[in-house]
Parts: sequence; structure tokens; C-alpha cells
Amino acid sequence: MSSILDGRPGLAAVIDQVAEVTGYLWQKGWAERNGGNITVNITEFVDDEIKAMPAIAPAKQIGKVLPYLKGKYFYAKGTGKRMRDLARWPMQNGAVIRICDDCASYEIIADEPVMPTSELPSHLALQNYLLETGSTYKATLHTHPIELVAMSHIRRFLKGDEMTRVLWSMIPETLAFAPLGIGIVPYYIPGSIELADATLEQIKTHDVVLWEKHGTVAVGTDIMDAFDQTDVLCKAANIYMCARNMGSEPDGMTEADIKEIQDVFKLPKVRPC
Ligand code: 2HA
Ligand code: ZN
Repeated sequence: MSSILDGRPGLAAVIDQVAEVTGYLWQKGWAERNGGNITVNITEFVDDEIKAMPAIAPAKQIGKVLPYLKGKYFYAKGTGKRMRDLARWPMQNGAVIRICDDCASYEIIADEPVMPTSELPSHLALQNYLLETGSTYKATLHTHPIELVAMSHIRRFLKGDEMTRVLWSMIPETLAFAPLGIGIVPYYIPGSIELADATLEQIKTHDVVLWEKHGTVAVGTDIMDAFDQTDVLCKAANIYMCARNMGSEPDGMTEADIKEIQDVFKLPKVRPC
């Protein structure tokens, strides 16, 4: 069967990277069953032939009007599809979609009529924001990282910057690679517009957003970058839990240690440590 990837090595490389990352998500235990979603803006690879491709399924509403997405193209994981299957067969477990001229609906153009991710409103609202602000970021990743979700069940971590402060203090790299910290979105029903709106607000000022009792959302230059952001924060959460399992609250790096890293690495000081 022919594929939109045939004869397009640039696009094929992006999809290969998505497949690589979804394998990691499964191996890490972050992607049970159909858990998690991905979108990648692939508009830069679109040629006249792709522009002329007809829709292969009826157009569907996004649930939001997203003006910066007009005529843009995305690869999106399919709803109900498994990350571990996507790792082997990305074009059977995801699809290329085109945003229609009304900026409120989309159509699937390749390879197969695989309906995109149930969290499409959140992902596309983020993509709209990235284009609006001229960002170089192209990818969005929603996943279920065990330790971060576990921490979101503990009320004290949901208040203000407490979670960011604790994660930063576990290992110096966390601060260096996630200098904006983790934003918290209170529990909303999965796939809802409320969840999408709250996520968008938090991503404006954080590296990664944590959905209470559910998972994370990260944006990145590509899907590997979005994965790394999430992984760095989840590693810190894992260290916190290991220390707790040894019987005590970890000391954590001191406020002075953290300030020194912010100074030496010239990191933005957007929130207290
Ligand atoms: O796609 O993770 O939040 C499955 C989910 C929804
Ligand atoms: Zn989820």
C-alpha cells in the first residue's frame, strides 16, 4: 500500500522519531492500553501533491475555533490506538490531518481513516498558541508518567509552586532542563474543552503541565524534545519517591544550591525556589 511518506524522507524521519518515542513511552510504563496522545505540525513538509490530496473521511469539528491553524497539517495519534503498536506501525495507528478553512474542523488525508486522538482540542489549542507566538515548537505530547501522576494525588503538591520546588531540589539537571517548572491543572474530564483551556494557560509559563490524577502535557521543538522535558521531571519525581521509600522526607538541595545553578547557567528566575 502506498503511503504519504513515500519519496518524502524529511516527513518519514519525523514519523520515525514519533515511532521511536512511542516505544520509549511503552517501555517506561507511561502508555497503558491507548493511554497518551501526540500531535506534530508537519506543514513544512507539505508539497503541492499533498495539498491536492482529498479527504478520506468526512470533516469533523475540533470543538474550538483556532485561527492560526488554517490550512496547517498535523500527524496525530489515532484515538483508541496503542503507543506500542504505533512504535511499529505509525501510519496505521495515527493519521495526517488538514485543518479546514473554517479553522474549526479538520479532515483526514492519509494514510488511512484513523480518527485522531481524543485529546485533540488540547493538542490543537496548544499548536494554535505555538503558531500565534511564532514558536519553533512543533510537537505536543500527552502521557501518563507514573511518579508524576502519583504526586498529583497529594494535595500539598498541587498548591502554587510546591511541586516545582520539590522536583528542582532532587537533582541539579531538573532545574537546568526544566527552568520554568511544572504547571498544575486541576482535575477535568479527559478530552474536555475546560481541560484544553486550562492547559493552554499553564503551558504559557511552564515547561510541562501536570493534569491532576491523570498525566502530563509537554511541548517541544520535536517529539523527542517534548519527551525529554517530561522524562527529566519524572526522574526527579522518582528520586523523591525512592527517598521516601527509604523512610524519610528527602532533604533536597538547598535554596542557595538552586540559586547558584540559576546564576551559573543563566536560567530564567520566574518562580521562587
Ligand atoms: O488517549 O490518554 O487522556 C487516551 C488518553 C486520554
Ligand atoms: Zn490521558
